[in-house]
Amino acid sequence: MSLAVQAYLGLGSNLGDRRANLQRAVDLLAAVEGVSPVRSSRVYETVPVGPPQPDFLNAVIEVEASLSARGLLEACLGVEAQMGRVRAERWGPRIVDVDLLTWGREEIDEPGLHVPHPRMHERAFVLAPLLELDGDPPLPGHRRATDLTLGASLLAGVREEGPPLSIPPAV
Ligand code: GSY
Repeated sequence: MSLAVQAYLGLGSNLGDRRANLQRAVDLLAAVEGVSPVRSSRVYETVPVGPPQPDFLNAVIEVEASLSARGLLEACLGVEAQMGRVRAERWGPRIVDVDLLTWGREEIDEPGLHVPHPRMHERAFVLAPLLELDGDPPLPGHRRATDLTLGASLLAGVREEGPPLSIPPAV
């Protein structure tokens, strides 16, 4: 028997049909053994953090994972690869980004695997959708959401775009 861990994944896209890309990522994740999407936030349109590039659509989904944190990270990277993501430019436009934000309340700092995601508390495009799902999410350094201050200009770059992504029925 393996116990499921609650995890949050951040999804982003700023190329092509952005909403369809986010939905495909959810559908592909649902097809991974050991990963069950549970809920999605609404979808937000967000000003890019980093160099000038098209605006992103972002959402956060909650999943139940009967995989290790490393296994879930690999599932996220696998979905990106299946969707043709080529990790060319670190901050460049992308068809999809699937980020492992949290894995339970575990803190892991290993090569290539850092949860809670070390910059998630600074990013309005992560926090706005995440706080819809969880008012007290795990954050790096034991921060609490109630103690965060996000500048007005940062928050101005995030606006609701549409309803939550569809969660495929569990098989
Ligand atoms: O880290 C995810 C990719 N990304 C994003 C993003 O998803 N949304 C916004 N608004 N800016 C971003 N810059 C990068 S890189």
